[in-house]
Amino acid sequence: MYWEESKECISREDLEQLQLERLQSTLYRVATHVPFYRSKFKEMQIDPDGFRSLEELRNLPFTTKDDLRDNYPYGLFAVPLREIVRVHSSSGTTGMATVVGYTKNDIKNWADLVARVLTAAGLTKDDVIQIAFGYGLFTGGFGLHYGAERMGASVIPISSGNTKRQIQIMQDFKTTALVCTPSYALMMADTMLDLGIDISSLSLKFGLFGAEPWSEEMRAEIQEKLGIRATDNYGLSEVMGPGVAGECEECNGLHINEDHFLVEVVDPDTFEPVPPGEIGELVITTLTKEAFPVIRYRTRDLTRILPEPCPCGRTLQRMSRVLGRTDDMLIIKGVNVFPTQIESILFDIEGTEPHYRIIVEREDHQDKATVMVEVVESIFFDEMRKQRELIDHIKRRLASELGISVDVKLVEEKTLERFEGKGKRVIDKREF
Ligand code: DLL
Repeated sequence: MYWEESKECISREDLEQLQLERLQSTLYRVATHVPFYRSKFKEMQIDPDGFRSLEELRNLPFTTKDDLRDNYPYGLFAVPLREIVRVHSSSGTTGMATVVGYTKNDIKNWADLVARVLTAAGLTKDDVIQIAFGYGLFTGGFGLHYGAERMGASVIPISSGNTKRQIQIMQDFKTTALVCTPSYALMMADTMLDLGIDISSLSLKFGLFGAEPWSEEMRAEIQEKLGIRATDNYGLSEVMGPGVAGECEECNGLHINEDHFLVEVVDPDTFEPVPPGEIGELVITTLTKEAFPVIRYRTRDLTRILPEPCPCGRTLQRMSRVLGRTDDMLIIKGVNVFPTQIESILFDIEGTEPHYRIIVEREDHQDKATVMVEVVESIFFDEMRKQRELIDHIKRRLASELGISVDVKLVEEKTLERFEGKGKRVIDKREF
């Protein structure tokens, strides 16, 4: 089943024509309303009106997360604030968040694109969808919520956390589809096992998981433990949020909503396009966004285009699951975290030394992060109570500024390995 068959099964020729027209109007929009793009185009002598083919996309400048940060909070908006009906935000590299906005029309398109992803995964208006993504500045909760409502399904906006209650609601409200991060789905499955709940007593049939990397092995485990079909869906706030790409019932890669997003896969070092089917960094240009259009946004996500046609009949190209990142962003419990954010908090706390290690592991399918930090001698040999106070202080700061709980271990000065070249401060033991 399709949500918008005329677009999902469009011929390549018609798609490219549509993309070109939409790209031309996006270029006009940014050149007219966003000073950042206007001056970039001028600097690079790009005439946005002279754009005649999709190949010319390669001449356009990239947009990076730093550009978003430099224009914090509203500098890249292409409409005045009074046209904005929603604002979302995600973590930035130096602790400064990036802010994105949506017009009424953007919200409508967003809901339709998420409805596409849900329909492709096999869901219909008859489903009862439990949305266990956080509702708030993160795009996951609201994004999937509006899409599920648009489809006409019954939505349970439970948000994340409180696992036992999630399970109770899942049983009582006869949830048929679970929407959250894959790791949270596994945690729910394990809690059910601990509680002795018989999975066959649930009404659950589908799981739509995304917002963090996961593997085929993890998919198999979730499917088995919850007795469902689990599909992957991908998106990022800078471009929209969930709804950029999603798997169909074939579970063999994510169809990209190419009528709204023009994608390129480039070599992250040379920025040249990689040959079709090869791994590179995904670069996205929005084609219909009004409030926050982006040109050639470097996602930092590594993937590859799967060129073979999909048996589901959709002609929209597929990308593989996200295979990694080209930067050091970590996704811990679904939250984007940059090591530099942790570093700047530690630098700010008296008694800690600028030497630290971040260890991320998976315990019972849940991410667990520990920060080991060197402390000055006087503190290390101080009484336990003082050490405890410092640990609690660091933990509170990390929790309030990162939005996740992190364990903290104090270590003696000069115990952490030093690096002569590029430091390796993050030890990620998780397997994706
Ligand atoms: O995570 C949007 C989203 C919400 C997607 C719910 C799917 C479901 P951000 O918080 O801006 O937005 O984080 C975006 O998360 O660049 C990827 O690195 C990662 N990511 C998102 N979906 C996937 C996925 C949302 N399915 C960043 N697999 C992206 C792997 C993913 N990584």
